Amino acid sequence: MTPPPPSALTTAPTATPDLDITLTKTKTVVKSASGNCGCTTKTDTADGLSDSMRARIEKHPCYSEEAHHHYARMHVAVAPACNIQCNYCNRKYDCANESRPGVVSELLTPEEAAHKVLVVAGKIPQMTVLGIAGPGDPLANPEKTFRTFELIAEKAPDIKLCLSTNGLMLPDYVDRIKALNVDHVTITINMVDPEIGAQIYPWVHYRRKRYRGIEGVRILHERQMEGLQALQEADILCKVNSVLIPGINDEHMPVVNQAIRERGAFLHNIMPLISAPEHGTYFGLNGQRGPNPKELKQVQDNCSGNMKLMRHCRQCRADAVGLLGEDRSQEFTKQKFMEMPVDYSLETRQAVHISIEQAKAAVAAKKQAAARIPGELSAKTSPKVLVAVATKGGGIVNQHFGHAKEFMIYEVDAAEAKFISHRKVADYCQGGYGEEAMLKGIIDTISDCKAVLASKIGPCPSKQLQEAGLVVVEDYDVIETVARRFYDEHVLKR
Ligand code: CLF
Ligand code: SF4
Repeated sequence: MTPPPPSALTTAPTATPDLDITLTKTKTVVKSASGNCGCTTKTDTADGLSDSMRARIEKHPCYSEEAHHHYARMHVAVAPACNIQCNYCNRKYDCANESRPGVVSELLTPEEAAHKVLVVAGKIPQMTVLGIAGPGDPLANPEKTFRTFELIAEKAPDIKLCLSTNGLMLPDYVDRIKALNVDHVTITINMVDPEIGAQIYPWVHYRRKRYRGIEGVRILHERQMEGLQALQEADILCKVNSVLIPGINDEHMPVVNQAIRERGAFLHNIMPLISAPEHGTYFGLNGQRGPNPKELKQVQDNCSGNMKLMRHCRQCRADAVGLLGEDRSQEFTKQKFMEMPVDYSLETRQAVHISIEQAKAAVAAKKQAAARIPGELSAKTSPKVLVAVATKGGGIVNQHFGHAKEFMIYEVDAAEAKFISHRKVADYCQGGYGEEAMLKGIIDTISDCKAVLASKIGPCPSKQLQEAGLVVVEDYDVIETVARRFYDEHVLKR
C-alpha cells in the first residue's frame, strides 16, 4: 500500500492530531494586555535518557509526555475480577486506578479483544499501545489477560503491550510477562506503611484466603515491593500510579516516591482521588474528598526533584481508545467493532509513524529555535505564570477555544514552558452556540492562568476572558513558541 503523505494526517478520518506545522496560519492577536507570560523550551521530556531507553518509550503516550501529543493507546476490558478492595472503587464501575469511576465497560473475551485491537489498529494507525487495565485486576484474571496478549503479539507485532496491576500477584507472573515481551507494567502503590494502607484497603484475597485490615495490607505491600524489584531485575519498565488521598496518604507520598525510586521505578504518576457519593464507593459515601489542582501540584512538585513524574495522566476507563484526553471508545462498542472488517497493515502503520516522527522533529526544531538562553533574567528570578492551551494534539496550539474539552496548563518562565497538568472543561460550543453557564465554568477552571492560547476565540468569550483578567492569544504554532511570544510581550516587556 502506498504510504500516505504527512499532510494526509491532517484530514484522516481517524482524527489524527493536526500535524500541519507549516504554520501558514501563524499570527498572534493579543487581545488584552493585562497579564504576564513567555517562555523558552525544553525539547524533550525524556531528558537524560539513553538512546535505547528513549526508543523504548518514544511511542508510548503514558511513559513519554512528548509522545502523548502524537500517539494513542487503547485498552481492552478482559479482566473483570479483582483480588483486593480499594476504598475508592465500586466494582460495578471501571477500575478507579486506570479509569473514571461511573463508566461501565463491556467485557470482552480474548478473541473479541484481539479483533477489536486489529480493527482499531487499522482505523487509528497512531495507536501504538494496547493496555489491559481492568475493569478488575489483570493479574487476578491471568489466563484471559495473557491469552489476549498472545493473540495480539501474534497478529500485530508492532503494538506495544502494557499492563496495569495492583501488584498482589505480580511476583508470580514477572517471568511470563517478560516472555510475552510486555515491556511496560504499572503498579498502583498508594502506601508503603501498612498503617496508612489500612485506611485504603479493607481486605485482600490472597492464595484462597481473605485477610482483613492490616494483615492483608502487609501482604499487599510486601508483594508490591517484591514485584517492583522483580520487574527491575527483569529489565521491564515500571511506572507506579499513586492515588492521592488528602488526609490519608498526601504527607506520606514523598516516602512512597523514595521507596519506589530505590526499587527502580521509571516513572511516578501521582493522580487525584476521584470521589463522589454517586460512585457508591466507601470514600464517596463517607465524604472523603479528592485533592484540588493546587494540592495535587504541590505533592507532585515535592516529589519531582527525585524522579520523573507523569503529569499528563487522564485516568482512563478500562476500554479507552484514542489519544489521551480524547475518548473514542463509543466508536468501537462491541456491537460496532464486531461488524467492522480488520484492515491492519504493518506497512501502512509504519508509514504513518514515519510521518508522525517527521512532524515531531519539525515541532522539536521550532521549540529549539524558540529556546531562550537564560541571561540576567533566569528561571530563578523570572516570574512563573500559568497559561491554558487549547490543542487537538501534535504539540501545537491548533484548537478553537469553543471546541476545547480540556486545556493543557503550562507553567512558563524565562527558561522554559513546562507542561504541568490538564483541566477538563465543559464544551463551550454547543451545536454552534456558546453557552453562558459553560463559559463561566471554564473561566473559573482556568482563573489562575494569565492567558488562554487558542487557534481561534470568538468575540464574546474573548471579551469575558479579558474581563476576568486573562490575556487572549489567537495563534497557530508550536505551543512553546506561542507561550514564548506571549511571555516576551507581556512579562519581559513589563
Ligand atoms: Fe493504559 Fe496504563 Fe498502559 Fe497507559 S493508561 S495500561 S500505562 S496504556 Fe496512561 Fe490512562 Fe493514566 Fe493509565 S493515561 S490511566 S497512566
Ligand atoms: Fe478496584 Fe482496581 Fe482496586 Fe481492584 S485494584 S478494587 S479493580 S481500583
